[in-house]
Amino acid sequence: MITLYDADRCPYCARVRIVLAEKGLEYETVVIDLDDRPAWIYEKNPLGRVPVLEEDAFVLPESAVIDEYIEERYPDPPLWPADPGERALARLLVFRFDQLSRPYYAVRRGEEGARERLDRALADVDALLEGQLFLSGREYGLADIAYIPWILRARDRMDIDLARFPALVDWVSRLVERPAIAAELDVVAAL
Ligand SMILES: N[C@@H](CCC(=O)N[C@@H](CS)C(=O)NCC(=O)O)C(=O)O
Repeated sequence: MITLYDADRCPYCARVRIVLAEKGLEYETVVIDLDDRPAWIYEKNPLGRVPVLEEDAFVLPESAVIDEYIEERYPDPPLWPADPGERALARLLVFRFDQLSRPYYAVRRGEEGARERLDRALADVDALLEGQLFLSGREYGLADIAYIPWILRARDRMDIDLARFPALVDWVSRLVERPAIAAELDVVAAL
């Protein structure tokens, strides 16, 4: 049995929810109140953060690591590109995700100039998508899943106008056709 320690508002948890849905895996959810976290969550993750995945006695924190674990343990359908170069570039995007998350959370904290910094990060993603359908290249996969939760929240919760980034808008349209991503739209709408 797989258990996900989860919080709706957490985009890192969304990464894991999407991968579990793409793989068609059944799992149990334990909702963690991020404003009043239970002390026992530190036994699952010394940092006290969600998501945490538990499979029988195996306990794993960190969304990017969890997604890779699920991918390796349940390889079908594959969510990394088959081509090693595309796969490496997809991993690089996940590795450098803080280029988007740093300005995103700066906007959330209301820091001066943060919206401009977030715009520049979104413009970089837009430029990448001008030349390819998905962040990984030709195929949808873990890199797209690593970014989309923040893009949806920026658009729907932070009043960021994505229309200035047409390739990014097209990419979002492609992604929301997938039931696993459409389910996240509902989560974000209910926040
Ligand atoms: N690097 C972690 C970040 C997870 C994270 O920051 N989760 C937030 C909720 S979105 C959390 O648990 N925050 C509580 C805290 O930082 O104490 C991951 O990728 O899983």
